[in-house]
Amino acid sequence: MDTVTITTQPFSDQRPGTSGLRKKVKAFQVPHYLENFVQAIFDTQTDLRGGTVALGGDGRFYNREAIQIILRMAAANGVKRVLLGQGGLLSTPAASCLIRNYKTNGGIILSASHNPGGPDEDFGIKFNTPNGGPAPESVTEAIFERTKSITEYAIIESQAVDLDQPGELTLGDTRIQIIDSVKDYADMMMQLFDFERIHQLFNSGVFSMRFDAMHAVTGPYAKYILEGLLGAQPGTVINGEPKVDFGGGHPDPNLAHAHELVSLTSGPNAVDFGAASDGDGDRNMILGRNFFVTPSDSLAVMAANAHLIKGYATGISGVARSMPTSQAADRVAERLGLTCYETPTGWKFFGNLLDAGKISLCGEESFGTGSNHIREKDGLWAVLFWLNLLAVKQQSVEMIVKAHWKSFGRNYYTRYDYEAIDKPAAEGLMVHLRSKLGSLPGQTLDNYQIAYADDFAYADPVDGNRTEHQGIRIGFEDGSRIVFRLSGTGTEGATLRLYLEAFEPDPSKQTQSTETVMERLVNIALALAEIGQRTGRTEPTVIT
Ligand code: VG1
Ligand code: CO
Repeated sequence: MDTVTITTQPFSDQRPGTSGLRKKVKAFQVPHYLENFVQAIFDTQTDLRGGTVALGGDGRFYNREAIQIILRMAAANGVKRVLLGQGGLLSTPAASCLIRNYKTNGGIILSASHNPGGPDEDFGIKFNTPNGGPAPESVTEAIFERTKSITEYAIIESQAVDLDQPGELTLGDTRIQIIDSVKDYADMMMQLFDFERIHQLFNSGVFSMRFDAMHAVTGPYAKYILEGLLGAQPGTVINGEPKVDFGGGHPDPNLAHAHELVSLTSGPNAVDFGAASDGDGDRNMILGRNFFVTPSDSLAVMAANAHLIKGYATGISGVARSMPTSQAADRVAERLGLTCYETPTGWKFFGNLLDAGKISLCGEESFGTGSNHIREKDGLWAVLFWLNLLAVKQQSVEMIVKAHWKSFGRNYYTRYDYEAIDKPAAEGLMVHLRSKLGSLPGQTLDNYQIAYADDFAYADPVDGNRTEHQGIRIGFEDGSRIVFRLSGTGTEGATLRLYLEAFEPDPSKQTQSTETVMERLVNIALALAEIGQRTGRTEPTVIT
């Protein structure tokens, strides 16, 4: 097999965002676009030469084509061994698990996560480091720098590889091991959770569940673990066949996009427990019977109850949450005498804290929770954590969360997304907010007194790296907060995210509707940022 060197020219837009490089499929199909980025990975991550790489994706449109290209480039770039998920499928958490289990020199994950898939939709690629986590900014910046000066890439000429047959084959001098996408991950889950007890719960005759895989990658994982190992009724997993276009929907587990699941957990015949995950399996939504658990609360409940779960029975070392995530976890950490770290948005900032043993659990408001078992957020892990908790406590989801609020107070929470707005308008809005920061503290808006206002910056406590301009925080004396930031995962125009949080310590006021509680804060935010005037939008695209 011949290695050929192809002459290319740089593309100027290959800087990875919050979670890798995400673009429209059409952009990735432009000749050399994917190849340039992959070559930049091989050029900068030099341990891959002669080393091992894990490879797989969420199965979306263009996954298989991209894998064929990457395999041929891996062979041309001297990679010794590729661990490939069968059919080219690996959920993001399963990829992280493989990188760690087999001590590979990193992994390449193909996903645009919760973004829609299909020929006119999104695709993505990211590199994970040998700890199993998304590359930190120092690495993504080095890859980006390389893409700006690239002049050639190496690829071998060969027939397409059969991705579906488990076993081993060679491509040039590279060994390709096609492995079961589910097994290592399932084994790890068995170590962390009390499968016996969850099995009993499913067999008790008084418990029912639905898991919505949203036609995305988690289907095979959830079927094997929930219906196979744990004895849940067949049919517990819905939309369990991965599809290249996710059945035409947004594989985004929230109240807006997972409506089928929401209706199964509502009304008189509702199931007791509902859960969903996203395109690449790292997000989760948790629902009780007629009850929604905000992701911020989910993290806090997990932290407060971790000692009841097998894998965390000896206690947790600390907690972290991304900046826009509600401060519910902070209250738990305080009670437990632990540190709660506040990091910029994106899982890459948790890696150092996990590696250093400073935290055991972490999470984001965007339906992401995880722990030190891997270095990515993990959708099915969160679902199993909740199942284990339900089995131990023998209480409903609603009872557990309400008891938590009573003990710690309730952090009402909501997020408004304004998607695909004009980029200059979005940037102008942020500049405008920044210009006001100095004058805001001390002001009172509709009886809310501003305690602080800043542009969030983070100094990594492990390596000292500083990350700036991570979003505008406006905090009020009563613990409420308004946060504004621009998304780093969108592929069209700009997406403005507005995050709102209100704290309520009084148990008699903890069952109001979030909408009512937030009304005044929403109006303050709209006026402060001039959202209507600047974006032309009177309503957000999605409220979660
Ligand atoms: C969004 C979320 C962020 C999450 C990221 C990747 O980023 O807000 O919390 O880590 O997606 O999630 P942004 O920059 O668009 O706000 V996933 O499930 O794409 O891997
Ligand atoms: Co995801």
